[in-house]
Amino acid sequence: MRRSPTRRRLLQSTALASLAAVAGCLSGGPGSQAIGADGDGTATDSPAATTADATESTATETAESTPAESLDDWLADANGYTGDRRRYGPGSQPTIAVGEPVDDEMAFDPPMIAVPPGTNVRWDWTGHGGQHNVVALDGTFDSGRTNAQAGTGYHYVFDDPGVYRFVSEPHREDGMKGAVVVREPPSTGNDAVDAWVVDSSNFDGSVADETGRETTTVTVGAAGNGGNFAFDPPVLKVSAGTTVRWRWDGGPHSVVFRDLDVRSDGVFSEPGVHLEHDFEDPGTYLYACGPHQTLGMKGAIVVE
Ligand SMILES: [Cu+2]
Repeated sequence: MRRSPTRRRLLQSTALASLAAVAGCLSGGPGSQAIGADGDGTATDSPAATTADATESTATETAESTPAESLDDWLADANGYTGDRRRYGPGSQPTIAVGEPVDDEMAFDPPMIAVPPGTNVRWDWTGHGGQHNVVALDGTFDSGRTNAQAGTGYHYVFDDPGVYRFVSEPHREDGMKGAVVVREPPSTGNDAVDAWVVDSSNFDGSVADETGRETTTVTVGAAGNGGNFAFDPPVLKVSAGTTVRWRWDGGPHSVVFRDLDVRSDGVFSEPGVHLEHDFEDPGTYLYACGPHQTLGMKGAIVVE
């Protein structure tokens, strides 16, 4: 659903107000955070921005009227885009690097993220690749005039679900573009599980039901999280008394439980079963791969 003109105008003004904050920060020198992560990108308004605002709104209406292209197609030539999205859970504060060198091109890194409504997304300038800005194609947000300096920042709070494509205007024809997808993350209905595996790219909200079996196997190093960095299935439900085996497809990976004294005997790369455990007590058990937890290589076992 489209926003009312009033709503759009307020957001435009906010973007320009943020620009003022960015400009103000430049005198602070490199390394300074232009805009605090605690700032609320939707609360401020700037009377001085009113005139420019009207002009800009007109321009963005034109941009929005271009025929819709699928997000995948649009991102196909985005620098640094591998088909993966980085997904964040509630309360996270994602940061996108602006001007990250990728294969001799300048990129947003990561170029595509998925966040829940209400997420404050930051863009941090790396200082590479010259002048950049961050501009939503639909006019939702706009960091203002371009800037080349490391330490420059911009942020926007995404309250409304939707798909927001953005570019760095000086490099939009060179593939410097990205997208923020705003929607509720997938859910199993188990909050602890959801919060833990939300950033695992192969988690889709489903639970592999292996109840009633004596043994079952989890693959370690399945496709996901930007490579072979996933557990499959990421969420597994078993009956009390079931033996769960972890079979490595490759590595280097490990399995380390969070609130249970169970772990693989180190990091393994050779294919094969390197860990098994009998789950006797009902509960929710969370684990990760030591080397790749930050990539989202996480799993959960729910014992009934
Ligand atoms: Cu791993």
